[in-house]
Amino acid sequence: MIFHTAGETHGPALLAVVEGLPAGLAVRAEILNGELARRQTGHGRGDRMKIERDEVEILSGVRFGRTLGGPVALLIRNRDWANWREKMAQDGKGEGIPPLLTARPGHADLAGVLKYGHKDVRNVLERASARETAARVAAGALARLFLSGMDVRIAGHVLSIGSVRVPEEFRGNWDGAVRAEKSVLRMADPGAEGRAIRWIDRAGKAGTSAGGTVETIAKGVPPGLGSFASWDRRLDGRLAGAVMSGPAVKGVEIGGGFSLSSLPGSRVHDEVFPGGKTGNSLRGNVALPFHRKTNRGGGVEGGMSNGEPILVRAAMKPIPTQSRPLRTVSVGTWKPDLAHRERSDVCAVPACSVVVEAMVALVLADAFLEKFGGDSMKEITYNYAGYLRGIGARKPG
Ligand code: EPS
Repeated sequence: MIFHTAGETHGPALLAVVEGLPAGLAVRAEILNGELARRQTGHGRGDRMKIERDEVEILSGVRFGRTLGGPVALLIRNRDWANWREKMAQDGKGEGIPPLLTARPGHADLAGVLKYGHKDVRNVLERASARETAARVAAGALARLFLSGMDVRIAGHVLSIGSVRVPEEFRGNWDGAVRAEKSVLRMADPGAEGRAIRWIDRAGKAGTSAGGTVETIAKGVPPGLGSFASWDRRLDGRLAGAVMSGPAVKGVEIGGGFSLSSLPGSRVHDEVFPGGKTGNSLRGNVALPFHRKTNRGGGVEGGMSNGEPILVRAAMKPIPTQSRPLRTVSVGTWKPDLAHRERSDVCAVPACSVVVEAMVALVLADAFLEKFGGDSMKEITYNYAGYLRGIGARKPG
């Protein structure tokens, strides 16, 4: 399965094309729209989110509510296009529209103009904008639907904003991640949420922005997705690459991640015990004929899923656009200047959480299809059931 996105933040629309989904998957626009709405919420979002009400139009690949097996094309119109028709016109020469020359440190602006030979920073920022992630979330919603047909469930939540963290017990905690769905900041702990809101408000008043960390948990993933056989088939590498490709993501961890490096191996590796019971709060896995009491590996060993829940965490840096602008240079003259003030969010960490869920879903769906093949849901279900029988496992539930 592969997917592509297209579109500029102030262009007419965003597009996602997902190729390789099997036939027979039930798809309804309302479900995809639900995922898009999740990405639009949060505290500290900019005014753009007041303009947009992201909704998909399904352009291809679906008939009578089920996929046909061909590419599924999804369109999300930008309502803001109405205000940008001239400045973003596909034809004409843009006469009288002054170029943007002041690159924002931390954004794609400066490297982008150099790389593509542009003079106008807008030619870079329009595509580099995190608005593109709406198309990823739409594509990811298809992957989630496929996975949910295979009893794989995905939840995501925010672990920290600025220096405010939810208590340690919520790391890798499925129930916490599900509960966080009700929080405006996607935080499982109301106390932390309140403190994080104040952190964001203070950052906004100071003219700056706030970053944070997020976590995605995937339950019901069978062992054997990905492979140790070649570097590019390793599931952890694929997850990390996909998640790191999110705008502003500067770090990715799987399971205990960086913290594992300072512990002795005896306290890192998840011991295996006979019998299909897990003493683990992350129950809901494929029932294997053995179990573990810990999941410090984050559900991946040797580049493959091992049957434990997959735990992926990501660190998002604060958004580069600052209402109190940082120092920069002007493109072309390279004289000192201040970065331009593009309308922006103070904090988009909850949105990042939803985007990370989408990227994890896309990688897992791809790895699942690679392992169990098949052109229709029926065929994949049959292949999957045969594999589970062969390894002495049962589906959850
Ligand atoms: C975003 C839309 C953008 C930004 C934001 C994310 O819209 P606009 O530029 O019109 O305000 O609000 O993008 C960034 C923060 C960024 O740095 O690229 C969205 O839909 O999420």
